[in-house]
Formats: sequence, structure tokens, C-alpha cells
Amino acid sequence: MLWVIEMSFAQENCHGTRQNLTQKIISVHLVEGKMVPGEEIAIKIDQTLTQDATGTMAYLEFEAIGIPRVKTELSVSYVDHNTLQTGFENADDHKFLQSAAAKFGVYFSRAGNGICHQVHLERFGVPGKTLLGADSHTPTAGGLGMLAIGAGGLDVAMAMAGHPFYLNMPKVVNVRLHGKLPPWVSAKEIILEVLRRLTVKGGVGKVMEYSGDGIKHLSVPERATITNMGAELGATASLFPSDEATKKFLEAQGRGKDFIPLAADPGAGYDEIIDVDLGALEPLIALPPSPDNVVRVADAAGRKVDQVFIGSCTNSSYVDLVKVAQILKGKTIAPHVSLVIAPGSRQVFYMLAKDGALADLVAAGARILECACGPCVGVGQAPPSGGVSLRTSNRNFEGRSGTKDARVYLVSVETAAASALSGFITDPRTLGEAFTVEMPEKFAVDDRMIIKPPEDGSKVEITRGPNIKPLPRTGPLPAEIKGRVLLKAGDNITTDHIMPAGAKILPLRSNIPAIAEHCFAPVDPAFPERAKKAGGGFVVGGANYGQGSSREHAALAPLYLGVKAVIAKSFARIHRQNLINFGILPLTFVNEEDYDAINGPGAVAGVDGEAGAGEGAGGRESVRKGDGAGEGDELVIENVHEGLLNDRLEIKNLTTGRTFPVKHNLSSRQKEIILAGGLLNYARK
Ligand code: MIC
Ligand code: SF4
Repeated sequence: MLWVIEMSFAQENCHGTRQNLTQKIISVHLVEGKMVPGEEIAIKIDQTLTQDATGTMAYLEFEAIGIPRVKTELSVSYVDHNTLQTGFENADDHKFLQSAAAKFGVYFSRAGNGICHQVHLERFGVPGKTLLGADSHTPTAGGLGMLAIGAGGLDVAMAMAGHPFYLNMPKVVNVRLHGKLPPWVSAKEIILEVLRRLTVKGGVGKVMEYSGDGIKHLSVPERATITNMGAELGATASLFPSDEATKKFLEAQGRGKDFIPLAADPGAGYDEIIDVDLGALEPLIALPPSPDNVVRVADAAGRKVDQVFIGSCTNSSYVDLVKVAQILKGKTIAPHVSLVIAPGSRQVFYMLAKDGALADLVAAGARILECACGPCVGVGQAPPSGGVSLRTSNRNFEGRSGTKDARVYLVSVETAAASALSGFITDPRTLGEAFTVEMPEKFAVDDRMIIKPPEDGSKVEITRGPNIKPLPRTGPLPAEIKGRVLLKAGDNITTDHIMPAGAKILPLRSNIPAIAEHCFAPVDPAFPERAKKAGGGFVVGGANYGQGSSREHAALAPLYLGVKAVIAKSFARIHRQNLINFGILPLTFVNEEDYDAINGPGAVAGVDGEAGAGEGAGGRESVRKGDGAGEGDELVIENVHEGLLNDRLEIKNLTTGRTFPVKHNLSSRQKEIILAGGLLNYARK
């Protein structure tokens, strides 16, 4: 199969088109549409991945599509999020996933084998291929030169069923890395610097394509740290060329045959260019509660730290953890610090154990967790009340750690280890002379915890525990949408605000009625009750509504509670698509003053973007809760079908008497999906 792609890439070049790498990969996978930024295109998907927290829905959806076996080149089902088994729910879900994988022809990576993105990079990613994953950090595989995109479970189910993936042709941003990183400065600083410059909205509708002389010094796991956190920019994907470093990594994983060289054509055009002088970077830190709230570690140094978490799909590679072991070797962590470490994969864990680095970590006082997401998504190790937690992960949204008033800071492994020793935020450059840790020539390859599906899955029975509830059904779009504003939210509302995760709520992922009771809990705990009482209604949001994860539960739970439309200043890509997939209208204001003129029930809920209000430069106020006092305005959209098809939608505010226009920016296909009441109904037709 590989040579087909290779040939296609070669043919493009023969035609004299000078393409950047994103265009090259898209053009050989293009099924529909023109590669004009902003226009809807459809691409063939070669590989898919799911994880357990999104996977149960994805396989229920695949089952509902009615195709007996996946049609992709490769599909993998990982168990990495819900590994804490405090009740029967997660264990039942694992059984469901394992049986569904066997039935549908999907590889199954067992609990304990590692975090999906780390394992996929190690064992499955292939340069030049497309990967669609039911997790927002799927672009991690872009570190291998793969066009890897995060999406909702239903989009991934459709891809498994052999359908192309629809997206708007992204703009391509060339991030040129120049020079070499100084001692104690790492790949994490590169992406934190890009986040500092572009913010959490800066990548929406774009692919970040890395190039420049600086990339040759970055190994694939380092590149993967950068592509991983492209998700925090809101980017569709992030991409590195496939070069000598890629070859070295694939050979070290025993997969040299998967290598093909890939790069942009010389002189290829880009929509934007960003230059980063690696030599000028210093250790950086993202202050709570947003990954773009970035300052120099030196400027935050001295704050007392209660917890340090080293792990997550951003920074849990073998080299990352060996660096930590070398910093901690022969020393003891500060008495008031809890240091927790979760290796990214069983391969990493095994190699640390084999070469003794694990002993150094344990001796220094680290608490070692299983290879899973764990604290990154609030599954265990919640920090103490009002505590400061330094993490090598990618998201520091308020409440995500499991402790509402904890403050989470995002750092490199070097800063994390230095701070665990001192007990205060510490610039790693104070540790003295730096050392280098090279990526190993050979990784320990052992795929026994990845179960290959049987040739024939038709006889396999899917195991369904009581936690697996049927998919919610939706009807076609009504001719009129009328209801109250159930919640008015500020800017940058994350899916962690809409549908929180954490050890208590995550086990309900396959049970929509139960999980819906927690919808908007961090910002407005009375929301589910109010929505049910009102028989549904509208949600009003600010800019970048739904940033963060790919969880379709952030659409499914509001749907279950009767939300028919979300009106926002702008949307994050994956969440907007998830709303469409479940028949919820995503509308945007034509005039921003119309946002101000709508009244929600009580105060505006959410994170506010006011500079200087929170910690550090560009800081943010902490989350303000909607108090739900009073009633939201009553809105009506008449003749929705007509308005949708003619692109003229108006909302009447029956409470204030004001009428205002809204946009939907839906493609013809998306209009049909909305009219049908969601993607499953549309696909069935
Ligand atoms: C996350 O990091 O927020 C998650 C948990 O991995 C999510 C997926 C989910 O909610 O299950 C993501 O990034 O898409
Ligand atoms: Fe898991 Fe955290 Fe990565 Fe999400 S961001 S996949 S929760 S490690």
C-alpha cells in the first residue's frame, strides 16, 4: 500500500505544482472539493483511533451505521482514560470495547499498554497517511509526518465505515524553527512560545506545518510534544516533514519499512509564516487557567508547589522520563511536594524499569502511576484545596484536575523535576550544567498487549454491561425553534466546562441520561434542572465556544436536555462539528452587540478574557458561575428550514422585542445533516 502513496506524491511533483506538505498529503487523499482554504473538502482516512472515554459511543455509532467490519487500513481501540475502576462501569466498558474491536476488525490496545497518542506514535503511525482519532490530541502523530486530525466519535465511526472525512480546507501556517535550543530548554518551550503568540484561538481553521534548520535537532518524540499541543491552538493538525529523524525513530521501533521521505516542495506557498529563534527561547510556563497564558519560568519562580505531575500524551516519552530520572538521581523531592509520574506507554515503563531509571525515580520519592492519562483528566491525584500543581500535560483549565480551586501550571519535564526538588517553581537553568539524553537506537518492542482482531468477527458477541445505554435518538429539525436562553456563557468556554471529565463523571460516558446530570456543572450546576424544566432551549456562548476536547458528550448531553441551538461569537472546530452531527444548530452573531443584548438567567458564566485580571500578564479571572437567578430571554427562530436553505436566519427575542440576524456557515451537506436531525439519520437515508 505504501508505494501507492509514494507514487502519488511523486506524480504531484512531476506536474510542477509546488505544494506544501499539508497540501501534498491532502491532495493524494482528496475525495471531494477544491483545496481552497475555507471550502469544504472530503478526504480518505487511512487509519483511525479511539480511546475508551470516547470509544464506547464511537462503536455504538459504528454498530448503528450497520457495516459489519471496518473499511480502513488500520483501526485501533485504546483503553487509557478510564482505567481507575472504582465501580463496575469502567471494567464493563473495557469488556464492551474489547468485544466490539474483535467483532468489527479493530486492534485492541489493552488497559496498561499506554496512552493512545504515545502508543500510536510508537507502533502504528506512518508518514504521509491520514489518521482520524476520537480525541483532540490525535495530531500528536503529525510528529511522524502524518496528517492526523481529532474528531468526534461519530465522524470516526463514519471513517471506520469507509466514508471520507469532511472538513474545511485549512489554511497552512509555516512555523520556521531556526537554530538550536539552549541548554535546559526543550520542545515544550517551542509550543508554549507558539501558544503565547497565537493564543488558544490562533490555530482555528489552520494546519501548523513546521520546517527550518531547527527541526533537524528534534527527535520524533520531541516533535510529538509540539504537534500534540497544536490542539491547544485549536489547529486542525500540526505536521513535521518525514526526514532522517523520522527514519531513525521508525527504525528504532523496528518499523523502518514504514518510512518514506516527505517534505514541502522548495518554494511552496503558505498562508502565514511564523519564525521562532530557538536559541532565544527560555524556560516557559503556562499559568492557570489557560494554556496560552504563557510567561517565562523565571518570572513565576519562587511560588510554592504542592504537586508535580509528569506524564500525559504531551511529555511522557522514554527520553522525557530519563531526563527526569537524571535530574532526581541521588536526591529527594521536597517534603511538601507530591511527585506523581505516569509513563506514556508500557514500552516506556518497561525500558525505564530495565535500565534502572525507574529506581532513581522511586528512590527520589516519586509515586509511579500506571501508563494512562490519569491526573491529566482528573482521574486520580487531585491536588489539595487551593493547591498549586505543576504539570507536563497540555491543559490547565479550571477544575480539570479534580480540585476546583487548584491552580495548574504547564511546564517542561526539566522545570517539573527542578521544581519537585526545590518545592517551588524553579527555572531548571539553576540546576547547573545541562546534560543531553539521546533517543535510544532501539526501543523495546513488545506488542503482546495489542490484540489483533480475528479474521472473521461475525460470530463474536458484543458484551454489554448495565452501563452501556442505547444511543439517544434525534428527530428531524423542527420548523420553528422556540425556547428560553438556558445559559449565557463568556469567551473560551471549554468542553471541560460543558461536560466535565474526572474520575466521578468519566465512568458515565456510555450512559447519556446519567452524564447529562453533570452538564455545565463547573459553571452552572443548576443547568440540567433548568433545561429539563423549560423543556429545552438555547445556549448563548462567547468566542471560541467549545474549545478543548473532542468529546461528543458536550453535544450529546445538551441534546438530551433539549438544547436545539447554540448561538456564539465563534466556535472551536471539533465541537461545532459535534453539534452538527447531533442536529444542534451552531449559529454565530452577525453583530457582536447582539450578544450583549441577550439576557441569560443570571450572571454570564465562564472564563473571562480580561487581561490582568488573573495571574501574570494576560491573566484571566477565575471561572464565574452563572447564578441562574431569574429567567433567560425567550427566543424564537421561525421558518428555520427556509432560513437555513436561503442563508437568512433571524432570531426574535420575545422578551426584549429585538430581532437580530445570525449566520450558520453550514455547507449544503451540513444543512442536510441538520435538517435530518444529525449525521446518523442523514447516513441512514
Ligand atoms: C482530553 O484531553 O480532554 C480528553 C479527555 O483526552 C478528550 C477526550 C475525551 O473527553 O474523552 C480530548 O482531548 O478529546
Ligand atoms: Fe489523555 Fe490527557 Fe492526552 Fe487527553 S490530553 S489524551 S486526557 S493524556
